[in-house]
Amino acid sequence: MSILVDKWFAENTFHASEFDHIADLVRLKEEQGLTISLALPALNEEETVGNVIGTIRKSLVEKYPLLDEIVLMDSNSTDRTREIAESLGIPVYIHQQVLPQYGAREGKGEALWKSLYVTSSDIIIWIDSDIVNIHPRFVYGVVGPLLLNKNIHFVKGFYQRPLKTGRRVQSTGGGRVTELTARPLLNLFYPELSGVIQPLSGEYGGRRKVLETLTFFTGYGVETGLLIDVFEKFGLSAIAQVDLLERIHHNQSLTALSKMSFVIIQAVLKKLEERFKQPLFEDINRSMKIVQYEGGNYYLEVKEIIEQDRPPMITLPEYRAKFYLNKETEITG
Ligand SMILES: Nc1nc2c(ncn2[C@@H]2O[C@H](COP(=O)(O)OP(=O)(O)O)[C@@H](O)[C@H]2O)c(=O)[nH]1
Ligand SMILES: [Mg+2]
Repeated sequence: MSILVDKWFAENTFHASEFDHIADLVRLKEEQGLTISLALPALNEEETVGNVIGTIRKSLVEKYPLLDEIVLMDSNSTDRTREIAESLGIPVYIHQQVLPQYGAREGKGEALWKSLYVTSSDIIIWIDSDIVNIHPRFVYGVVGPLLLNKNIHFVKGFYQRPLKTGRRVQSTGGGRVTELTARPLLNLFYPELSGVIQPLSGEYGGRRKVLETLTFFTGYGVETGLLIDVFEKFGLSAIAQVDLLERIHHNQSLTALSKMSFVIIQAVLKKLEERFKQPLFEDINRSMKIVQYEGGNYYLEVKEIIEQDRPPMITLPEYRAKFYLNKETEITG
């Protein structure tokens, strides 16, 4: 096992600087007849979303035609997020209004799942819209391995995550849920994935052909679920990771991270149930007690936190009609 992981780590770990000749990437893309979409999940990101869109568009649409499409996947932000994206001329979707016949759940994963339906390219890339030090490498770094190697289907970004506490910045203190929950759990139950440096990174992407066959958790469990699914369906060699250098975003409170951990653990347990084909955790607790401290007193707040999943996009007739109508009529005709 250790040799297998070491081999994967050595062969499938890239660096964004390997792909900084963007003209070469565009040529590779055109030779392979591929198109690439970037979808930006956003919930109240007015501070950063404009700069994220502007920076990426200038370099990877206007200067080099690497991206064929950029869309914003919003979830009813209450700030100026949508207004800013619209003013920059990119299509804005509210996930609650996409495929409404399936209802609308809360969460980032729901927005990513629905982004498969509204985008049209062969390769889909997602990056978070709260990146403060946005740079085109966050996109071309993830695109690179997919254009370089036909056997790679899914690429995760990784980076140094500085933690800002007041005015102090610690160089590697960020990624607390990653180090204290996600990586230990993956090491325990999916040791093949133990070489993945940032399993929860929001900068990743893959081929539509693969992504449309995967189940999506609707909340923060989405990254964990997709990684495990790609591994189980397509094998470790289909996964690559890429060093995107330093990434700065808005660090969340410890309470928010605690809830995130709760969801990541649920996601892994659900995947284990699938693996063992039995309901191992029938009576799993769906609510979490959050400890609050105010004015010298402790109290407990109960928070219902349930990570649900969405079926593979390919199973939706609406999706097949949009992407495969011609082929299906060919087959039936
Ligand atoms: N559309 C949508 N985006 C979301 C939602 N929750 C988070 N996001 C976005 O997903 C990205 C990552 O979320 P964030 O809360 O920063 O998570 P963290 O980086 O893991 O702490 C950011 O761009 C958020 O704006 C949601 O419910 N809907
Ligand atoms: Mg963030």
